[in-house]
Amino acid sequence: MITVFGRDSSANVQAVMWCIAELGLEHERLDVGGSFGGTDTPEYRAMNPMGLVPVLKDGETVLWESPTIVRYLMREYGEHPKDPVAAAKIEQWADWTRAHFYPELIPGVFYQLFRMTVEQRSQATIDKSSAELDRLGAIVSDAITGPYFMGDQITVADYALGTLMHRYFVMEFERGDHPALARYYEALCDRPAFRDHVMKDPNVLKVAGA
Ligand SMILES: N[C@@H](CCC(=O)N[C@@H](CS)C(=O)NCC(=O)O)C(=O)O
Repeated sequence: MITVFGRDSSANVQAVMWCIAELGLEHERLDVGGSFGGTDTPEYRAMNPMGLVPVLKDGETVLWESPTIVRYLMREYGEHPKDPVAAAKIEQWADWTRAHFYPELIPGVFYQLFRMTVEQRSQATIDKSSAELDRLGAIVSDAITGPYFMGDQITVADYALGTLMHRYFVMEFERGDHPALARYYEALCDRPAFRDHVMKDPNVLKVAGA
Protein backbone atom coordinates (compact mmCIF):
# COMPACT_ATOMS: atom_id res chain seq x y z
CA MET A 1 0.00 0.00 0.00
CA ILE A 2 1.28 3.45 -0.95
CA THR A 3 0.79 6.40 1.41
CA VAL A 4 1.27 9.98 0.29
CA PHE A 5 1.73 12.58 3.00
CA GLY A 6 0.68 15.98 1.69
CA ARG A 7 -2.19 18.41 1.26
CA ASP A 8 -3.81 18.26 -2.17
CA SER A 9 -3.42 22.02 -2.74
CA SER A 10 0.37 21.63 -3.18
CA ALA A 11 1.52 21.46 -6.82
CA ASN A 12 4.28 19.06 -5.78
CA VAL A 13 1.78 16.74 -4.11
CA GLN A 14 -0.46 17.06 -7.17
CA ALA A 15 2.31 15.83 -9.48
CA VAL A 16 2.72 12.70 -7.37
CA MET A 17 -1.03 12.10 -7.04
CA TRP A 18 -1.57 12.55 -10.77
CA CYS A 19 1.15 9.97 -11.47
CA ILE A 20 -0.33 7.51 -8.95
CA ALA A 21 -3.79 7.93 -10.50
CA GLU A 22 -2.48 7.46 -14.06
CA LEU A 23 -0.76 4.26 -12.95
CA GLY A 24 -3.89 3.07 -11.13
CA LEU A 25 -2.02 2.35 -7.90
CA GLU A 26 -3.81 1.60 -4.67
CA HIS A 27 -2.99 4.37 -2.23
CA GLU A 28 -4.07 6.67 0.55
CA ARG A 29 -3.27 10.37 0.90
CA LEU A 30 -3.03 12.04 4.27
CA ASP A 31 -3.61 15.77 4.70
CA VAL A 32 -0.29 17.05 6.01
CA GLY A 33 1.40 20.42 5.66
CA GLY A 34 0.05 23.94 5.33
CA SER A 35 -2.89 24.57 7.68
CA PHE A 36 -3.02 20.83 8.47
CA GLY A 37 0.43 20.91 10.10
CA GLY A 38 2.04 17.62 11.06
CA THR A 39 5.41 18.26 9.42
CA ASP A 40 7.25 19.35 12.58
CA THR A 41 7.00 16.09 14.49
CA PRO A 42 10.11 13.94 15.01
CA GLU A 43 8.34 11.12 13.15
CA TYR A 44 7.73 13.30 10.09
CA ARG A 45 11.26 14.78 10.16
CA ALA A 46 12.61 11.24 10.28
CA MET A 47 10.83 10.65 6.96
CA ASN A 48 11.75 14.02 5.44
CA PRO A 49 14.44 16.11 7.15
CA MET A 50 13.17 19.18 5.25
CA GLY A 51 9.70 18.88 6.80
CA LEU A 52 8.07 19.49 3.41
CA VAL A 53 5.37 17.69 1.43
CA PRO A 54 5.05 15.35 -0.36
CA VAL A 55 6.49 12.25 1.26
CA LEU A 56 5.79 8.86 -0.26
CA LYS A 57 5.80 5.65 1.73
CA ASP A 58 5.70 2.45 -0.29
CA GLY A 59 6.13 -0.47 2.07
CA GLU A 60 9.46 0.16 3.78
CA THR A 61 10.54 2.70 1.17
CA VAL A 62 10.26 6.35 2.18
CA LEU A 63 10.98 9.07 -0.40
CA TRP A 64 10.71 12.83 -0.66
CA GLU A 65 11.30 15.38 -3.48
CA SER A 66 8.37 15.08 -5.86
CA PRO A 67 10.42 14.67 -9.08
CA THR A 68 12.33 11.80 -7.46
CA ILE A 69 9.09 10.23 -6.26
CA VAL A 70 7.59 10.43 -9.76
CA ARG A 71 10.69 8.84 -11.31
CA TYR A 72 10.57 6.07 -8.73
CA LEU A 73 6.88 5.40 -9.43
CA MET A 74 7.43 5.36 -13.20
CA ARG A 75 10.41 3.04 -12.93
CA GLU A 76 8.74 0.72 -10.44
CA TYR A 77 5.16 0.66 -11.75
CA GLY A 78 5.05 2.52 -15.06
CA GLU A 79 7.13 2.87 -18.16
CA HIS A 80 10.38 4.76 -18.00
CA PRO A 81 13.06 3.89 -20.58
CA LYS A 82 15.79 1.55 -19.38
CA ASP A 83 18.06 2.85 -22.13
CA PRO A 84 20.15 5.64 -20.52
CA VAL A 85 20.02 7.92 -23.55
CA ALA A 86 16.25 7.56 -24.02
CA ALA A 87 15.72 8.17 -20.29
CA ALA A 88 18.03 11.21 -20.31
CA LYS A 89 16.17 12.76 -23.26
CA ILE A 90 13.02 12.77 -21.14
CA GLU A 91 14.64 13.63 -17.81
CA GLN A 92 16.49 16.63 -19.21
CA TRP A 93 13.12 18.30 -19.85
CA ALA A 94 11.82 17.36 -16.41
CA ASP A 95 14.97 18.86 -14.89
CA TRP A 96 14.77 21.91 -17.17
CA THR A 97 11.23 22.50 -15.96
CA ARG A 98 12.32 22.48 -12.32
CA ALA A 99 15.45 24.53 -12.95
CA HIS A 100 14.02 27.20 -15.25
CA PHE A 101 10.23 27.21 -15.65
CA TYR A 102 9.26 26.48 -12.03
CA PRO A 103 11.22 29.33 -10.37
CA GLU A 104 9.72 31.90 -12.73
CA LEU A 105 6.17 30.59 -12.48
CA ILE A 106 5.92 29.70 -8.78
CA PRO A 107 8.13 32.13 -6.83
CA GLY A 108 8.13 34.70 -9.66
CA VAL A 109 4.38 34.89 -10.33
CA PHE A 110 2.34 32.59 -8.07
CA TYR A 111 3.90 33.65 -4.75
CA GLN A 112 3.55 37.29 -5.77
CA LEU A 113 -0.13 36.99 -6.73
CA PHE A 114 -1.33 34.48 -4.15
CA ARG A 115 1.00 34.42 -1.17
CA MET A 116 1.62 38.14 -0.70
CA THR A 117 -0.67 41.04 0.07
CA VAL A 118 -1.17 43.70 -2.57
CA GLU A 119 1.16 45.96 -0.54
CA GLN A 120 3.91 43.35 -0.45
CA ARG A 121 3.58 42.51 -4.13
CA SER A 122 6.30 43.50 -6.56
CA GLN A 123 4.95 44.13 -10.05
CA ALA A 124 8.55 44.42 -11.26
CA THR A 125 9.20 40.82 -10.13
CA ILE A 126 6.03 39.59 -11.87
CA ASP A 127 6.95 41.46 -15.07
CA LYS A 128 10.48 40.07 -15.08
CA SER A 129 9.23 36.51 -14.57
CA SER A 130 6.48 36.95 -17.18
CA ALA A 131 9.05 38.04 -19.74
CA GLU A 132 11.27 35.09 -18.88
CA LEU A 133 8.29 32.69 -19.04
CA ASP A 134 7.55 34.04 -22.51
CA ARG A 135 11.10 33.19 -23.58
CA LEU A 136 10.95 29.75 -21.92
CA GLY A 137 7.47 29.14 -23.35
CA ALA A 138 8.84 29.57 -26.87
CA ILE A 139 11.69 27.16 -26.17
CA VAL A 140 9.48 24.45 -24.69
CA SER A 141 6.80 24.90 -27.37
CA ASP A 142 9.34 23.77 -29.95
CA ALA A 143 10.12 20.67 -27.86
CA ILE A 144 6.58 19.42 -27.25
CA THR A 145 5.89 16.75 -29.84
CA GLY A 146 2.24 16.32 -28.79
CA PRO A 147 -0.28 15.55 -27.70
CA TYR A 148 1.86 15.09 -24.61
CA PHE A 149 5.36 16.41 -24.03
CA MET A 150 7.16 13.48 -25.63
CA GLY A 151 4.42 12.35 -27.99
CA ASP A 152 1.68 9.80 -27.28
CA GLN A 153 2.75 8.66 -23.83
CA ILE A 154 2.74 10.48 -20.50
CA THR A 155 6.30 10.59 -19.18
CA VAL A 156 8.12 12.12 -16.23
CA ALA A 157 8.47 15.30 -18.32
CA ASP A 158 4.68 15.66 -18.23
CA TYR A 159 4.49 15.24 -14.47
CA ALA A 160 7.01 18.09 -14.20
CA LEU A 161 5.67 20.54 -16.80
CA GLY A 162 2.03 19.47 -17.06
CA THR A 163 1.36 20.01 -13.37
CA LEU A 164 2.55 23.61 -13.72
CA MET A 165 0.37 24.21 -16.80
CA HIS A 166 -2.76 24.45 -14.65
CA ARG A 167 -1.43 27.36 -12.61
CA TYR A 168 0.14 28.86 -15.72
CA PHE A 169 -3.23 29.03 -17.46
CA VAL A 170 -5.54 29.90 -14.56
CA MET A 171 -3.45 32.72 -13.08
CA GLU A 172 -4.08 36.21 -14.39
CA PHE A 173 -0.78 37.56 -15.64
CA GLU A 174 0.81 38.58 -18.94
CA ARG A 175 1.31 35.25 -20.69
CA GLY A 176 3.00 35.14 -24.04
CA ASP A 177 1.10 33.69 -26.98
CA HIS A 178 2.11 30.03 -27.15
CA PRO A 179 -0.51 27.95 -28.98
CA ALA A 180 1.53 24.75 -28.50
CA LEU A 181 1.33 25.19 -24.72
CA ALA A 182 -2.41 25.86 -24.91
CA ARG A 183 -2.92 22.69 -26.99
CA TYR A 184 -0.78 20.73 -24.54
CA TYR A 185 -2.82 21.95 -21.56
CA GLU A 186 -6.07 21.09 -23.38
CA ALA A 187 -4.83 17.55 -24.02
CA LEU A 188 -4.01 17.15 -20.32
CA CYS A 189 -7.42 18.53 -19.30
CA ASP A 190 -9.01 15.63 -21.20
CA ARG A 191 -7.38 13.16 -18.81
CA PRO A 192 -9.52 12.26 -15.78
CA ALA A 193 -6.47 11.75 -13.54
CA PHE A 194 -5.21 15.24 -14.39
CA ARG A 195 -8.63 16.75 -13.75
CA ASP A 196 -8.99 14.94 -10.42
CA HIS A 197 -5.57 15.75 -9.00
CA VAL A 198 -4.11 18.80 -10.71
CA MET A 199 -7.05 20.99 -11.68
CA LYS A 200 -7.59 22.30 -8.18
CA ASP A 201 -8.63 25.85 -7.43
CA PRO A 202 -5.43 27.70 -6.44
CA ASN A 203 -7.54 30.40 -4.76
CA VAL A 204 -7.64 28.24 -1.58
CA LEU A 205 -3.97 29.23 -1.22
CA LYS A 206 -4.59 32.97 -1.43
CA VAL A 207 -3.57 34.89 1.69
CA ALA A 208 -5.89 37.61 3.01
CA GLY A 209 -5.18 40.85 1.17
CA ALA A 210 -3.64 39.17 -1.90
N1 LIG B 1 11.41 20.26 -4.05
C1 LIG B 1 10.36 19.80 -3.17
C2 LIG B 1 9.59 20.98 -2.69
C3 LIG B 1 8.61 20.62 -1.60
C4 LIG B 1 7.84 21.83 -1.14
O1 LIG B 1 8.34 22.98 -1.20
N2 LIG B 1 6.63 21.59 -0.64
C5 LIG B 1 5.82 22.67 -0.14
C6 LIG B 1 4.42 22.59 -0.73
S1 LIG B 1 4.44 22.80 -2.50
C7 LIG B 1 5.69 22.54 1.37
O2 LIG B 1 5.89 21.48 1.93
N3 LIG B 1 5.32 23.64 2.03
C8 LIG B 1 5.11 23.64 3.45
C9 LIG B 1 3.82 23.00 3.85
O3 LIG B 1 2.95 22.69 3.00
O4 LIG B 1 3.64 22.81 5.06
C10 LIG B 1 9.46 18.79 -3.92
O5 LIG B 1 9.33 18.93 -5.13
O6 LIG B 1 8.91 17.87 -3.30
